[in-house]
Amino acid sequence: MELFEGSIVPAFEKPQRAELIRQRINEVHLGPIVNASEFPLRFATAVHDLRMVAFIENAYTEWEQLGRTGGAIPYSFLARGCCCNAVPVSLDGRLAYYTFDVATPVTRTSWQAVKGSVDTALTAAKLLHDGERAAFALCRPPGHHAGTDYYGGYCFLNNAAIAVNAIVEEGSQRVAVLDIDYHHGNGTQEIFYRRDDVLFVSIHADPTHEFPFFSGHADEAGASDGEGFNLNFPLPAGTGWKVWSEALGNALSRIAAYGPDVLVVSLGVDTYHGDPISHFLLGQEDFIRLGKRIASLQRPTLFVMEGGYAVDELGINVVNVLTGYEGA
Ligand code: SP5
Ligand code: ZN
Repeated sequence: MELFEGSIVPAFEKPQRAELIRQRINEVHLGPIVNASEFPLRFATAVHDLRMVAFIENAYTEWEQLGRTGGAIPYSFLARGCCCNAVPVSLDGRLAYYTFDVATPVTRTSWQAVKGSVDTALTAAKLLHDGERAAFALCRPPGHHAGTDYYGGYCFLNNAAIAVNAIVEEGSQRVAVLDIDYHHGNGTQEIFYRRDDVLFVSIHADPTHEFPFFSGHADEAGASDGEGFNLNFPLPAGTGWKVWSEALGNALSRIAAYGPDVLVVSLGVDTYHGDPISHFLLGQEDFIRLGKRIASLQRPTLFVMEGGYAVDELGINVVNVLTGYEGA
């Protein structure tokens, strides 16, 4: 369940999403499906605060011990200008500290899914490392809203960022992230904001009007060593393929100029015109074009699943990107 426009509604980010994508992959015989291997948690704690990771792992147990039902969810939030940066002791205090929205409850099965989602991204990264030209990590829950020490937007740990960091640790000098989810990848941006070995490029809804509201503006260009290695393309509600693909052209030019060893695509298809919570107007065929355009970079490519909530067309839209890429 999720709080949406003042009412409690069924969650948009639901288990069925992954099943439908998997079904469509089978239908079109996209390629072999590989189960995720388990990786040590140090890959996650290399980009996230260890205490937050432990918190997510244990929050539901603590919640239950307080006799509560539903999911562990905050009723209060950390506000700017506060005078104390200490992590509170109580569970409600820690929820207020680490969570930035009310749509990302920790439930009984969350940790298993969160850890599995991270392992999925790392397994796909390993396939690239072992020589595959491209791999798709069917991650669920998504990850790009999760930052160093905060989570929200249906995301707990940042699957794409964890994979990127692992790829750099394996010896890549330069990794580019292309985030094409409808929402700005605030967590990924923050994690790599001061680094020049990871270029972050994102095309998304203008944060002056859309979640996550506090990052994704065009003037956010990176800081210190990372200055010039962060590039945002905020676009207005109602953007269709023509304007969106112009931004994509500019994004791809910047990535080509960077010359990454590996490209990681944070793949959200909530840019679809039928998406129930988003306001871009891409069509099913546009996702094929998009996949082709990404392939034109000719870099080893890791696709990591993020958002997309029009479940009836979700499998088609995601797999269209991948077949567009494969067919190019
Ligand atoms: C991974 C991902 O796509 N996360 C998205 C989280 C979005 N949560 C905010 C949803 C609010 C939708 N507001 C819709 C306004 C309709 N006019
Ligand atoms: Zn999204």
